[in-house]
Amino acid sequence: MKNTLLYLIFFLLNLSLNAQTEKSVEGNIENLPVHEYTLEINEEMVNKAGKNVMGMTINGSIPGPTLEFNEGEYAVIHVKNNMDVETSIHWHGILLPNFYDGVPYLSTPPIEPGKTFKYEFAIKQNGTYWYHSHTMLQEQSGVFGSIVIQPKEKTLDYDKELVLMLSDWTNEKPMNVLRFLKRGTEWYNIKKGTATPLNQVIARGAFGAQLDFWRQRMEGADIADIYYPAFLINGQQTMEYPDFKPGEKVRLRIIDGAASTSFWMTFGGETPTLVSADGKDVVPVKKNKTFIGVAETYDFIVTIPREGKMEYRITAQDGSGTASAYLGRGKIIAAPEVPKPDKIGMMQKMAKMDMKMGAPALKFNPGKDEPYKMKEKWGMQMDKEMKMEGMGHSEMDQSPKTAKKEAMEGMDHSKMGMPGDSTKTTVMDHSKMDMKMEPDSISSNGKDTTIKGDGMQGMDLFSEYNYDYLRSPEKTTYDEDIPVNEILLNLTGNMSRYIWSLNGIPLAETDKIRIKGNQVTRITLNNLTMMHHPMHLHGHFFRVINKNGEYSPLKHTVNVPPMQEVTIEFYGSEYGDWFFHCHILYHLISGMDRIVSYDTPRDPRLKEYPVSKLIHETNQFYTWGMVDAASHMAGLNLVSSNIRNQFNLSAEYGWNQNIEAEMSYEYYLNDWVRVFGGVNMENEIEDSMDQISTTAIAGIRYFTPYMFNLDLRLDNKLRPQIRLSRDFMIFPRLSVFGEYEYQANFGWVEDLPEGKDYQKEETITIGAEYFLSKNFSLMGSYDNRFGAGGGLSVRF
Ligand SMILES: [Cu+2]
Repeated sequence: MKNTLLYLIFFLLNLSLNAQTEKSVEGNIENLPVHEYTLEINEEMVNKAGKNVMGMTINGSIPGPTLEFNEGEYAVIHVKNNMDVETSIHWHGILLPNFYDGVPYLSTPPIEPGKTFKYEFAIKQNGTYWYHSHTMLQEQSGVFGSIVIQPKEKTLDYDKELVLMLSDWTNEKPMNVLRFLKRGTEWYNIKKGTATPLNQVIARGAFGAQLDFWRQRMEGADIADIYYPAFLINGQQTMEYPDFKPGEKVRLRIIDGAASTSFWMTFGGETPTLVSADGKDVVPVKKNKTFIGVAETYDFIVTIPREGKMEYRITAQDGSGTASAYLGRGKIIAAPEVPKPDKIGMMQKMAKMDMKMGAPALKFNPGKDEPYKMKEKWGMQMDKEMKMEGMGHSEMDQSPKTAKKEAMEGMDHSKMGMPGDSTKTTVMDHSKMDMKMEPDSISSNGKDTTIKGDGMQGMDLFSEYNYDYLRSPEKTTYDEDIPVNEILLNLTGNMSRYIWSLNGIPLAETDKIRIKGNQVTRITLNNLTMMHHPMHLHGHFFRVINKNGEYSPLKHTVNVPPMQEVTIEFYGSEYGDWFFHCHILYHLISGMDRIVSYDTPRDPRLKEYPVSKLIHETNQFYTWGMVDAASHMAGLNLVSSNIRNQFNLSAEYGWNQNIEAEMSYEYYLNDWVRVFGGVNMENEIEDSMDQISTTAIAGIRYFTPYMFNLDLRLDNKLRPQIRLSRDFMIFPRLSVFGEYEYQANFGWVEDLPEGKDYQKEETITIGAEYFLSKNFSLMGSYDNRFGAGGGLSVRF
C-alpha cells in the first residue's frame, strides 16, 4: 500500500515535470471550468492599405479578437462560417486532441458555408499563441487572431500587458498573388525596390557573382517574394497606446501572424527584456533588435519611459516596409532603424561561400527519397567546411590537428546529458554551427582578424538568425533510454516555377512521415534554398538544439535560414496525423509540407473528408496569359500549369500575313527537363495565308544552366528544330529578350524543291519590355518574319 502510494506520488510528480509529454484527451473529463467564445467569419469590404477590397473578418475585425484563457480551463469555441466558401480554424501552438487541431481534411472536418463548428479542448499550457484559418490562403485575407493564456501562478514581474499582432496586407486577391508568383515575373521585386537589375549588379562589380548564380539557375538572393502595400500591427500601420503610465512595466505579447513576412523588431528607449518565445518562458535576456519569423511569438517586458512615448517598430525582413506602435505619451523615443539588406552584397558573399545552390524541388523519381545523398550533393560542402574549421584554428597558432582534437573535446562536453548515441551528429553539427556562426568570437581573441578571409566572409551572413539567445529555464532533454528516430528533411524550392518541397518531393508526391509514439523524433532541417523557411509542427513542442545544449528552448515554429541546418526533436506523446510545414502561406500551398503520422487509425468522424482534398490543394492548376498588341504583330500566350503538367498555347500573327500558332502539352520530368508534344501551324511561304501547314511536334525542353530555355523538337515531316531563348533585366524596369530558332529540312518525308537537298528556316526575335505596372508593359521587338515594331503587352 505504502509502495503504491509512493509510486503514485512519483508518477504524479513525473507527470507535472513533463507537461509537454502528456497525451491529449478529448472531452472535459476533469470538469474544468468552461470558457466559451463564439467567432463569426465574414467576407466584407475592408480598407487596410488605402483601398477598399474584400477581406475576411472575425467578429467584424482584422485581426480577430484576442481569446483569453486561464491555464486549467476548458475552452469551447464556436466558429460560425458566414461566408460562401469553406473555412477552418487552427489553434497554433496549442496542445490539443488531434480532432480539434483544425487542419481541414487531415484532422478536422472543414466548416462549410453557413455552418458552425464547435472546437473544445482543455487548456493545459500558458503563454502567447494565436489562431488562423488553415484553408487555402484565407489567413492572408484576415482570418487570424491571438490567444493569451494566463499561468496558474504568475512568475514574471510586470504591471500591464498588450498583445501586438503583426501581419502583412495585400490589396490583391491572394490567389492572384500566388498565380503571379507561379508565372514568375520580377514585378513584385520592382515594386518593392528589391530587384537587382544588371546595371546595378555590374556597377557593384558583382557580375561574377551574378554569373555564378545564373550558372546555378538562380536569379539572385531572394528574401521575400511578395509586394505588400502595408505591414500592420493590430490591423493598422501605426498604433497609439497613450494610456500606459511612465515607469509602468508592460508585457508585450508579440505574434507574427503575417502570411509571408518575417520582421526585425526594434524598441525605443530602455533595452527590453525577452521573457518568452513561442509561449514558453525563456531565461530572461535583455535584447533589442530581434528577428521574428512567420508564426513565431515573442514576449518582451518593456518599461514605459519617464518622458515621451517609446516606439515599437517592425521592419519587413527585406526592408520593404515598416509599421510602428507607440506606448505612452509625448515626444517619440524612436526605435533603432534596421538598414535595408544589401541583396547584391549578399549575392557576392554567397557566391564566395563554397556551396551548391539549385537543389531540385522536383525529383525525377519522387518515389525514391534520398535525403542524405541530396544533402551531400547540394548546399554547404561538408569536407570543405571541415577544412575551413581547421584553417580557422591554425590561424590562431595551432596546427589543424590539435584544432580538430579540441573541436572533438568540445563535442564531448556538450554531449553530456544528451540522450542516445545518435546525438553525436546533432552535437557535432552544433559545434560546427558555432564555428561558422560566430566568426567574430574567433577573431575577437585578438590574435588575427584575417580569419575572415574569403571563405569565412559569407559565414556570418546568417549568424544573426541563430537562436542561441533562447535558453530554457529548465532542462528540456528526454530520458536517455527513449529510442530516437532520425529524419533528414532538405528544404527545397524552385523560385522560377514557384514550387516548394522537402527532399525534392512536394506533398502531392509523397507518403506520410511515420513516427512512433513514446519515441523521440529528431528532424534535421537542411535548407538548400535561398529563402528562410519558418517550419511549424502542429500539436507539439520541439527542442531547437542550440548552444544551450540540455537547456535548448522548446518551440512550435523554427526559422531555418538559407543554406543553414537546424536540428529539432520532439517526444511522440500524441496520436493521429499532424501537419508539418513551412508557415510561409505561399510555400505551404505550393508543396512544402509533410503529414507526420503516428499511424493510428483514422478518426471515423473524418469519413466524408478525404485527406486527398488537402493534398490536391497543393497541386492545383494555375493559369496565366499575355497579349501583345504591336504595330507589326499581335500575340497571345496562355499557360496552365500544376506541379508536373503544363498546357501551352501561343499564337503570333504578323500584319504582313505571317502566322504561327502552337499548342503543346508538356510533362516536367524534374525541375528543368520536360518532354512535350503538340501541334504547330504556320504558313510556309510569306504573305500567303492560304498555305498554312499543320504539323505534329514532339520534343524536349530544357532550362539550362545560365537560365536559357532550350527547345529541341522534331515534327512529323522529320524536320529537327532547335530554339533558344533568354531574357535579362538590365535596368530597374527594363528587360531585354531574345529568341533564336533554327529548323533543318533534309527532305526525309516530303520532297524538297528541285535542285535542293537541304533547306533551313531561321527565326530571330529580339526585343525589350518596359514594365509600366503589374499588368502592363511597353514592348518593342524585331522579328525576321514580322519586321520591327512596338506596342503594349498585357498580362492577365
Ligand atoms: Cu518556406
